[in-house]
Amino acid sequence: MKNSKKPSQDHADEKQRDLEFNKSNADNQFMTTNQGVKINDNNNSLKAGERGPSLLEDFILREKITHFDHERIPERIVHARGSAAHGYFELYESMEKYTKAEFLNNKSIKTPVFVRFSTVAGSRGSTDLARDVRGFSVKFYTQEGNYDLVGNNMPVFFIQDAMKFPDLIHAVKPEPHHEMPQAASAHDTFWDFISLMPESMHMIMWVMSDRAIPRSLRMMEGFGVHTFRFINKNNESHFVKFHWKPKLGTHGVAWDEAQKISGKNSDFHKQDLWEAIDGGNFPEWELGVQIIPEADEHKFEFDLLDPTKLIPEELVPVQIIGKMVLNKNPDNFFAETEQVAFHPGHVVPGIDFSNDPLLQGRLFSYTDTQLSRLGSPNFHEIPINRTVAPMHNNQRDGHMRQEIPTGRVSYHPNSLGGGCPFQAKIDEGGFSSFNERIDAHKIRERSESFSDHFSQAKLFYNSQTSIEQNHIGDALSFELGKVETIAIRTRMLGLLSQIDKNLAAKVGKALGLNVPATPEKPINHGVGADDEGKQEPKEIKQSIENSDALSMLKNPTISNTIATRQVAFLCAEGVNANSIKTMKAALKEAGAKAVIIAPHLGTIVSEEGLEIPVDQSYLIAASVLFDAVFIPAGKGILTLKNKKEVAEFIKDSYHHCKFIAAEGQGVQVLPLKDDLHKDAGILTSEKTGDKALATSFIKAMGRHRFWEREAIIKQ
Ligand code: HDD
Repeated sequence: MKNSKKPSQDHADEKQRDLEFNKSNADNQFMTTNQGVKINDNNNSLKAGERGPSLLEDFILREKITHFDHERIPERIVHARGSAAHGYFELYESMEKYTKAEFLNNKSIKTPVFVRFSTVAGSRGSTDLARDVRGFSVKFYTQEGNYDLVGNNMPVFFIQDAMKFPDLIHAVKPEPHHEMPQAASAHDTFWDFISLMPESMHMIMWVMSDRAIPRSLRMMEGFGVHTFRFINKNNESHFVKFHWKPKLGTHGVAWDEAQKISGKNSDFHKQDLWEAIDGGNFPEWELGVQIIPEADEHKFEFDLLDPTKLIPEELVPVQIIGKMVLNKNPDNFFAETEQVAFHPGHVVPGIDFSNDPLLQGRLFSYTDTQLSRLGSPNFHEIPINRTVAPMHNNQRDGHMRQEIPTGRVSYHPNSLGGGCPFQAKIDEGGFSSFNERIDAHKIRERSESFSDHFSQAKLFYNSQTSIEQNHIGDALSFELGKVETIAIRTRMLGLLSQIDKNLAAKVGKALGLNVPATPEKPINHGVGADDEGKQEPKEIKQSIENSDALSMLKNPTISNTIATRQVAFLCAEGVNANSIKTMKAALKEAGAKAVIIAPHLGTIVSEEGLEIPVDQSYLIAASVLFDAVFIPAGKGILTLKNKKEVAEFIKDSYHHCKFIAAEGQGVQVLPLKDDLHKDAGILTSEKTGDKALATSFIKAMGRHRFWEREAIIKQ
């Protein structure tokens, strides 16, 4: 049977049309019970007399309270906190040579997507700015069924085998006796586990880098992590790694800033994504693939099946094949963001798995978790999870089944139903697994090729700029400083010394500990009880020693745009309106937003007598919620010199290495002699409405931060 819905148009709106069936709108409608009975009084329960006891008979009260009591579902065991959006994926060039997946073959198709970003460790209500990995899950509603790419913003993982996943998560989650700390890895159980798991060292380098504290969900890379397979029409396989490259570049915040953002606005990322989409600034990522012919499987010094390894882009370039645009916020958080169910096992013909043991375990876990989280095997019928491809099979019944299958047949083969639904031949789009030859013993063992735990950790560390290396050292000093057990700290220093001696020494100094001369041997790492000592971690020299793509500051694809950046304008009564106007216009032109901050909300009057609407007061605004600062000219601006909130604002911006511009009297507001040292990140002009200042400010902001300032601050 040919698929009756073969693509003929771009399909980008198909999922939205599908969701329309389930949307409701109460405009101009009466309030009713769930049974459709109109409600006359939604304020008082039914009582025996106006002061009397309530009556059990009150079906309206009972229904309302019962439903409320059951509103919560279990949050995800990991990735509980998420933010999501709708959009579409568009292909630049056909991948027909490698995969038969129609959405990667046909350039005229726009495939609808739903994307959910998440933190991993924290609960649903935790802060966005925790130091953590970010989930990056994409559901492609393809014409051949749903394809889920369930990845992270880091290309490797902590562990090599799914068997260790519950241990990893138990270690990082709040400790079981007192349920602390929330959304933080800086505690004993996490580092106890990590210090005994040398395979986690590469991932630890990533998590201690600024990748773990993104400026925005829109400014993160995404990775499929595992090696997958592309299968073409001739049933030939190529290995593939997936990358998402953000158009806005990859940027992080400072750690001190991240902690302050968590206090000022714990929804910082969620709000940023929502407002960008709401304001028409649709975030975009390009999809890249690294393709490795089947014959090259063993040509690398690491194992392609080992999820703690990446393939340096210098060895296998990332080929950009399409782009994803997120252009619509969800209508309802629970119905969409909370109920969406991703699964790395949701694949379409043309995409298949590798034997990565972490991936193989995931293939079991995701359906299983939805069963307890969403409560029924019918979670595929929830509107956000429903495929736009035709769906027919003989599965039936179960809690909350929505579909009403007609007829008497729910088995195969059958003659009573004319044999329907049919099996699909491969050339009719039927999925058939890649027929990989396996000839092996049944064995519970880790491959020898997985035992190099340090060389890519080194590669990552060595590829960073000294600024980024310092951030990694500071992050480790912070995290291990929160660990109370000295033996764990020492064990970690032993592991770090195998990555970089200076790094270990620096962290050791912060912890007041000596780096052990001989690192402690981990017990039971990667082997069973009878195999102790069988597999020693070893190091294999990598064919490249530096990869710029791994550094956020050196990355060759770095974007210098300041689009959607928020710039704080520190204002007061008597500000110069022309100064504001000139800078604001230039920023707008570059796609950035000026936010007017003043001592009070409402309006302020400029020295020219013009009314200027105020966006935020100093009481509400905080430097950490902005990308850069401008202090305009105007006599009235001098009143800011004595304001504590303004001084704090400027100092924080300075310490977080933000670009600061000031002109006219605004320059005098900068505490330049006492607290701030003039550097190339502070731009000033004596003129008012100085276009040249605006131009250099915009150019400077394109670098995101003036991180070089840290060296001066630390002195
Ligand atoms: Fe996982 C959720 C990503 C390993 C078991 N995982 C989950 C989500 C992401 C990832 C992004 C959130 C999905 C959403 O937004 O709803 N997980 C990864 C990556 C991994 C990984 C990139 C390694 C490369 N995960 C992993 C392993 C297991 C799981 C090894 C278990 C054996 N993951 C789960 C889960 C979750 C989940 C328990 C919780 C909620 C859900 O699945 O739907 O099944």
